[in-house]
Amino acid sequence: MSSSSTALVTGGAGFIGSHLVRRLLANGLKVRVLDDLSAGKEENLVPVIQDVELIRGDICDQTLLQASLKGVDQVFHLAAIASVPRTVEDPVHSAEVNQMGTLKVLEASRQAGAKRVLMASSSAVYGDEPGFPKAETMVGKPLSPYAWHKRSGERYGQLYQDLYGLETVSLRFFNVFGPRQDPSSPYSGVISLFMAWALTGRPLIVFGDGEQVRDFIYVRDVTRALCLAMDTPRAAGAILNVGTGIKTTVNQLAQEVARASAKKLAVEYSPPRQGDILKSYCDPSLATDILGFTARSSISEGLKETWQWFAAQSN
Ligand code: NAD
Ligand code: UD2
Repeated sequence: MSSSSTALVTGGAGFIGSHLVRRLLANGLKVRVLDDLSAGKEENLVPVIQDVELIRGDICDQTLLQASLKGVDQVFHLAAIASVPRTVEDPVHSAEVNQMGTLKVLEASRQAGAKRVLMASSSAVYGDEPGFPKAETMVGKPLSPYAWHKRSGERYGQLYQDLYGLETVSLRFFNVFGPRQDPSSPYSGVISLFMAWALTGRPLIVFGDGEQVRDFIYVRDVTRALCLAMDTPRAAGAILNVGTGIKTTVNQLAQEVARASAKKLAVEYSPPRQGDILKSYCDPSLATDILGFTARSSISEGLKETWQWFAAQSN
């Protein structure tokens, strides 16, 4: 990516987006953010906000999208209703944002002559399809509107490349964690919830027997994968897993959080969460082959930095 390039980050005021914005700025790019601040916050961009052109608005607003895309070379499309339960509660509105909004971002990118669109997909597309680790060759069994929105976004991305020559790459993020992940909803990521409870000394609530497996990836690795995907010519058209390939159970996670916070934390078991996927971890080899990407941060390193951030917020 040339340092004179301009990048648009949709959802740039959110958790992952705010980390990506910092990385792009550090790489010398000009950065524009389009975010309606429905889940993201301006304060996520402090202290780099003066260096960013922040456009507050909806990706579904075509006129605003066109303006946001003027002179943009690279588009990172992260804006979404990112909560599975919210897409279950409101399948129509969430499809407007996640499906129609994604299509509008692709179309406006094509019309603006952008070079490449990077799309945030999700491990959710695999659903409960049997077989481990999850590899891109599997068909996938989307179990929620959210999963279907992400799967259709991937296919639209490939169609835009095949039909119109707009390069697209979809990255299937596994369970991302790190500073600025919002713990305010009961459906927030388990690590942000455990951090918030550890701060106040509340017991960590573990659903079921805690032997569910996840592939937790630190946000800095995710933004590195996004930048590699932008810079790698042969990634055009690809759909790639972005995970570590390492299995961690929720019980192990609870122990790791206790270690990172240096606190003795009680664990309370509660009934299994309805529809919880018991095992999710990826085969990361395609991203290694195509992008030269492997995750670098161990879960304990990532948790240490995440804890430092959460602890600093409470001071
Ligand atoms: P987030 O909610 O923090 O970020 C999403 C951002 O999009 C927010 O800032 C929100 O305000 C913005 N947004 C929502 N609707 C919008 C709209 N209509 N117009 C403009 N902006 C809008 O979530 P995140 O965890 O940073 O996720 C970023 C992307 O990565 C999402 O597409 C999400 O589906 C995907 N993803 C995240 C994870 C994870 O573990 N966090 C895993 C897989 C995929
Ligand atoms: C993640 C994504 C979701 C979707 C899905 C695809 C997040 C926040 N969510 O859901 O968007 O992509 O993957 O399959 O990244 N747990 C507890 N106690 C709690 C909260 C959670 O034990 O208080 C368990 C939960 O039962 C699950 C694990 O922790 O087994 C991870 O839960 P999560 O909500 O962080 O993420 P997940 O994988 O269900």
